[in-house]
Amino acid sequence: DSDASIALQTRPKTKRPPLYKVMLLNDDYTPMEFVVHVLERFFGMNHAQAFEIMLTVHKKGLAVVGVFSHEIAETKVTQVMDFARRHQHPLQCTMEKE
Ligand code: NFA
Repeated sequence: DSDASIALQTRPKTKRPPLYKVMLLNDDYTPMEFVVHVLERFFGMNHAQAFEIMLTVHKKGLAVVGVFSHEIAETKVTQVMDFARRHQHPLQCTMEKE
């Protein structure tokens, strides 16, 4: 009985939690410097990194700005969306399972 159930479990069952990509979306109105500030403030980037990613979003329409557990990703999205709304910018931040 215990042999039969063990025989079916060939792989170790330790599966990691799913990860989520957090993305910023381009728009025509949010100032570039505001996006740079968001990337520094909420994603721990230095100014050069933040400027580079901001330009990628601006040119390509979106970019992944980080990969996190579900809870952390949700927190980042909420923080960015609240911050953008408070400053009356239409910047959008979304998450997607990797
Ligand atoms: N496209 C915006 C502009 O030209 C800048 C921007 C970049 C907005 C990245 C949103 C995300 N002001």
